Amino acid sequence: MSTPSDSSAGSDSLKVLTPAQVEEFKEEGVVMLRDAFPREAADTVRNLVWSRLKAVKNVDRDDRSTWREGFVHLPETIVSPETEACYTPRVLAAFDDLLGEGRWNRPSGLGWWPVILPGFSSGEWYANEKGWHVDGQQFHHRLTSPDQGLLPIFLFSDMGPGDGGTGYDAGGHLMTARELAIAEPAGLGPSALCKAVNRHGHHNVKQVVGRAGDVALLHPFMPHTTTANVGTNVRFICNVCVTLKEPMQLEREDGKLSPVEEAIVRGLEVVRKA
Ligand SMILES: O=C(O)CCC(=O)C(=O)O
Repeated sequence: MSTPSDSSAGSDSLKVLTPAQVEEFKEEGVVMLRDAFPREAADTVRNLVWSRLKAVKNVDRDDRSTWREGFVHLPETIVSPETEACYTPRVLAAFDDLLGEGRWNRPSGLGWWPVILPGFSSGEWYANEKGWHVDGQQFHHRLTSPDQGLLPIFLFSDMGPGDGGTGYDAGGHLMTARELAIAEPAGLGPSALCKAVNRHGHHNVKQVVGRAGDVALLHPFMPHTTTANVGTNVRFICNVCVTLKEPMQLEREDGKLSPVEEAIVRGLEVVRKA
């Protein structure tokens, strides 16, 4: 099997991420792509989401009496020139860096929209204990499933610490890899996978912090959850599913594993050494 040091889909061919960022992604399961798309594009899309929130959920930006609960979910994908403009060459190049050029399908549109309004949580920031999950309600999970190759979270509002940024368990993707390896070849349904992962608890909880126009790039195996918004801004994100053209491979003849695949191999190596 290729070793992490010789197997990269190419630290020599990285387009936007640095080798240190790729290493951070493999180890922590998350890397931030700053200034991934223009802030003006984020403003425009945020306005679109507000208009859909009013139409679909009767939540009005200008009328706080319509803000009835902190978490408002808009389960729709918006496909429009405004959302397409967020898939900048920089974003697509980062997908290439983490998945390998030509190995993934370009998503269409942006959605869904978990919006977190301020004023409903106070005191200390916390991650919602009941919300921990690995994405992928729509498919049966196997170690090399192509159904989700990457979990990019697009930021449409500025979020500092405590402002409702997605909570994740840094390094937790390695443990998900181990659970999926144990479950081979049958694999696990979405709820069984979440149960298996949550059994371990969440030991290194961090939150996505950044500015509108940033994209947090999460390993598809990353356990994550909603968090309290104890700040004053409305928190807007959307998470996207990037699917793969072929199942992942944990060994490749040319040795060119993608960083997503390398991280999985790393998770399995930890078990072998343990
Ligand atoms: O709202 C968030 O920060 C997380 C959303 C999430 O986990 C999801 O939609 O899968």
